[in-house]
Amino acid sequence: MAFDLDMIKQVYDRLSSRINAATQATGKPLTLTEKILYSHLTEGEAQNAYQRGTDYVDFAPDRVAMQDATAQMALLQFMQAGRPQVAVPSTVHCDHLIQAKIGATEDLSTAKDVNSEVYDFLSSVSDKYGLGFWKPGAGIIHQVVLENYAFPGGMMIGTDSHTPNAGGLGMIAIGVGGADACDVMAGLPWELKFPKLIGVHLTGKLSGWSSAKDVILKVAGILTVKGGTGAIVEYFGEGARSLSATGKGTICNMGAEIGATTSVFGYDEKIADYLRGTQRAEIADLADAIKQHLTGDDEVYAAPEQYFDQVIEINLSELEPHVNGPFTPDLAWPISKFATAVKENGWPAELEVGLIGSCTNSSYEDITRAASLAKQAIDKKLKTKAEYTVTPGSELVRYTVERDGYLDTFEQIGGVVLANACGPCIGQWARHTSDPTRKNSIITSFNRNFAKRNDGNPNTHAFVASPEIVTALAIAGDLTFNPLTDTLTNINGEQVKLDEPMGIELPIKGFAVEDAGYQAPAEDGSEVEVKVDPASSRLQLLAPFAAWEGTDLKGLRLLIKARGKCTTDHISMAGPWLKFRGHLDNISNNMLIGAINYFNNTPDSVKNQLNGEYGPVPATQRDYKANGIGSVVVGDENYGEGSSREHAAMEPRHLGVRAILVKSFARIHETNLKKQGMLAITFNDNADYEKVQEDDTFEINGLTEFAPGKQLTVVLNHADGTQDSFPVNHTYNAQQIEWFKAGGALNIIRKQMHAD
Ligand code: MIC
Ligand code: SF4
Repeated sequence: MAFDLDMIKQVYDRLSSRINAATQATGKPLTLTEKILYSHLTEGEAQNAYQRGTDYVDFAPDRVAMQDATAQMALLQFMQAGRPQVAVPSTVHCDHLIQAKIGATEDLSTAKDVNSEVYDFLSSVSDKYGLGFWKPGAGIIHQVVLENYAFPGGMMIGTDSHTPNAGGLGMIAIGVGGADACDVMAGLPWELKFPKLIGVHLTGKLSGWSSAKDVILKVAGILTVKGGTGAIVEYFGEGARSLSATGKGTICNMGAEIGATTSVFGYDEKIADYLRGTQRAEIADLADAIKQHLTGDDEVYAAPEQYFDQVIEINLSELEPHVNGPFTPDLAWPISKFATAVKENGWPAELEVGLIGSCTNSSYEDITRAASLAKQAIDKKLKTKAEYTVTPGSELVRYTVERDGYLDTFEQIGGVVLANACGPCIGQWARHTSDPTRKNSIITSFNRNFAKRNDGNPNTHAFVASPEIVTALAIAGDLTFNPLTDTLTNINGEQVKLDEPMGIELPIKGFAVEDAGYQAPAEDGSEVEVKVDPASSRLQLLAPFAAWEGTDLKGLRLLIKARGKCTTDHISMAGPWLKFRGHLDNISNNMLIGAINYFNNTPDSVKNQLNGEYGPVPATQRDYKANGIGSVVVGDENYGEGSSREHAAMEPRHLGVRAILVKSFARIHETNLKKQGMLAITFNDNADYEKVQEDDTFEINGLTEFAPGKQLTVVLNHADGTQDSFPVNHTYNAQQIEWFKAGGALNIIRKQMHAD
């Protein structure tokens, strides 16, 4: 489990020499983001002269982390790369496949049973190829990474969109699809468009009910779900330094919700305290020795508008607690305005369930602050009205808060402690409800709240807030309750008010754990056998996708024109489908079932152009495939927002969709499509979206001259014999065009392997 101190030393040597070189060459002060990025460029890259937001650059990340629901596909791809061992330290974390039903112990043992085939696969692949394996129950990937592997100045990629959590410890940590992870594990460079830089200047200091979560809830409101696309968000200022390391992690974690490539804080005393508190004093010592390189230069922070593409100012002393939602994480309401919003919009005011924890908010500080409210509920004789669940982020935190009596406090107010896993956050929740057709409200301290995400029910209005606000509202059972100003009636009929929450950043007695749940790989894995049963419904070895046929594409049918928000949850739903994450053909049966068909406003009902009948999206597409016909998916803004799951790109690829044509893409999804050899194209003029009709056949022209920066042309042949033709844009660079031609990046790696 031990972190790799030698690797960190090397990173710091390179960091120092590259920063000195860059400063000497240009004399320009640098942001923290630039420092970390420059020091992780591959040797071949020239330094310090990138067009932000435009140029693709090759990086060499220090680490890879993968969670079980995405690792299966990543490792199935890696197995094809023909390498004996991973090239950089990598870990697998079993967290997504545990369903919350009864409570931690029972749910974990059920999961081990139900998922044994997948866990055995992941454990044996890890053993063979030299990856650290965190067993089910060990905790959620981002919390475990924060506690064990994240370090200031490092660079990591992870097959999960909330990988940026490690930015709380000063690391550039980026969420990617499995094919990207496969590249890095195979020792290949990892490519990223050089990001734009957004600076967030935090002044003042949090107090009372406000918490780190409220910073990101507010930032989400300012930037919206696509405002961070293509950018790294760097937090700085006295306010930043006043936040605990785990609070910083919360902010970076949920930065995924604004589409940011990642978010990062500079190294400071709070980070050092956390490193020391989690048995990593050696790293803190190394970091202290080069601390000037682990934060942005003073000149940058003195005049941020000269160095960042955008600057946001937030005064923590004035920051109100926020509640965001429903259905989107950027609908931000200060608590003082939330009750009115609930009433005006007719959202169900009765709160049915409050859920705290998850990878975003389950630090010791979060738990102690929430528990301080639970304790008050007991002392002030309040009966907790809503159901209440607690998902610890890791066994280390769980064991410690249990030792310190906090879990007991939650249980006294009727709280249910769930397994250290994603659980309800990703629809792994057997929620019991008397009537699923009833409009209902829940509130979580998680990060996403897209329709159906938590319990699969479109009638559930999910809101997101800090653990302390979630706890207060759960006690009240009422979304219109403002704990800062309102009172509650206790069992004696008295009016009582909740005092401000109080927390402890790091456990006074230190963290403790009996079994953290780590399994080291074999010294020599060459003899380890990885078995995949050909009859399995959960795992399937990958067959190569076909190469491009070398011509323009003609006669493609419209599969679906999606209306409005089309997140990865809409494209490849999680919850019950998570069990098929290692089996491409089976999981393809969920393709786009959540997307709303523009023409009938209904999910999972599209017209099959071959017989004129309406049917489910996957079945319709399978029919086109059986008839050798390709198709096109049309979508709106920020298509593919949310998860890193590459299934959302592989499923259409597997079922014969040829192009995704949208107004704009979310970053990870666009890359995933390119990696899998799909055409990801955008309208040059968004008004052309309106031209697409239900019975259209498509042509995509210009592919024989496919080149960076050169538009392609889409021709729509309408049923009435008329045509529309318009230019479309793409962001493929030369190498990505090769992926397209080869039928996917992995086909190129395969070819290289056979050439060796
Ligand atoms: C999520 O929060 O949406 C997930 C589930 O963690 C995903 C990963 C997945 O779909 O497996 C993510 O954030 O990337
Ligand atoms: Fe798990 Fe939720 Fe965190 Fe995703 S956001 S890693 S599903 S806890």
